[in-house]
Amino acid sequence: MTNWETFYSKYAPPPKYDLVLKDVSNFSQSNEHRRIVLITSGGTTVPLEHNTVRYVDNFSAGTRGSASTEYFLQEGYAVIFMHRINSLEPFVRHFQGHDLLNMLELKDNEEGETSISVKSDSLPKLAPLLRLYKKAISENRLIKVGFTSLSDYLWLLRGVAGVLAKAGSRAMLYLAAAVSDFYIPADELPEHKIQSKEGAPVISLWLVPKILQPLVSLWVPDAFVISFKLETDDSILISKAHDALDKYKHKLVIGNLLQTRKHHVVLVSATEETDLKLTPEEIQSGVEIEKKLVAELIQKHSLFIEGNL
Ligand code: 9Z3
Repeated sequence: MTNWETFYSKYAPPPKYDLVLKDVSNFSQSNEHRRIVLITSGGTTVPLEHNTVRYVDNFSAGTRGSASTEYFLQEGYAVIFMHRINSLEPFVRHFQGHDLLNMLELKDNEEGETSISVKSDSLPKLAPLLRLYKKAISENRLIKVGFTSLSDYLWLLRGVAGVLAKAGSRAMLYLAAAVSDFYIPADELPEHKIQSKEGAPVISLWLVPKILQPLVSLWVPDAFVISFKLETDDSILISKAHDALDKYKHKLVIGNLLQTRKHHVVLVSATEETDLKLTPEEIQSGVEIEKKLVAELIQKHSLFIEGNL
C-alpha cells in the first residue's frame, strides 16, 4: 500500500459520508452544463485524543475560500464550498457579531402584529449580497460540505474529487484550505483525555502523505487543479511553489506569505510567475485580492478547457 492508502485505511470516513457524496453527486449532475469549482477553505484539526478534547489547529479563518466562493458564483460557476465547520462562510462573512441584528428594525402595530424590516441605511450593503446569494441558491449553484479534522478533510476531498472526475476539464479544484502537514496516527492516540497527573505528554507528529499526488494523477486527471503554497519566509516561497509543480505536475500554484496574503499573491506556473497585488487605494476602498485572483483563474480555466494551457 502507498502512504496515502495506508492513511485512509486507518481512519473511518466522517459521519454521513455516503449521504454527503450523494448530495454532491446530485449537485454536480444538476450543474452538468456549467463550470464547477471545488473550493476548500479553513484549517484542519489534528486530534490528540480519540475522544477529542484537545487538538492541534492553525491560523486559517477561511477568508480566502469564502470570499472566492462569492466571486466564482458571480461569474456563473457552480461551487462546492468545502469548509472547516465554524470558519467563515460566503455572504454571512460580511456580518460579524451583532452586525446583522443591528441592520434590522422591529415594529409592533396596534393589532399586536410584529414585522421586521431592514434599516434603509443598511440596504446598500445587504441587498447586493442577498441578491447574489438568492440567485445562487435558486439556481442550485452552491453546496456546502463541512469538515473539522484532517482525516475528515482527506476523506471528503477524495470523495468529492471522485464525483468531479466525471466533469473532466469543466471542473476546477481550488485548494485554499490550510491543511496540516503533521498528524498523530490513529493507532497512537490515547482513547481518553490526556491526564496532567501523568506528567507532560511527549507528542510526536508524523508527516501527512502528500495527497496532491494521487489527486492530480489518479482522482481528477482531467480537472484544472490549483494548489496554494503558504510560507512565512519570502526567500523560499517561489522555489517551493516550483517544487510542487514539478512533483505533482498540475498547472498552477498560488504562492502567498502569511504576512501579506490579503493583498499579494503570486501565480506560479512551470513557465512564469505573475504577481497580483492590491494598490493602497484598492485596499483603502475595500477591494479584495480574491476578486482579481478569481478573474485571472477563470481566464486560465478557459485556456485550459481549450487545451491551450
Ligand atoms: C493558503 O495558502 C491560503 O491562501 C491561506 C488563506 C490558508 C493562507 P485565510 O483562510 O488564509 O484566508 O486566513 N492555503 C494553502 C495552505 C496549505 O496548506 N498549503 C500546503 C503547503 O503550503 C500545500 S496544499 O504546503
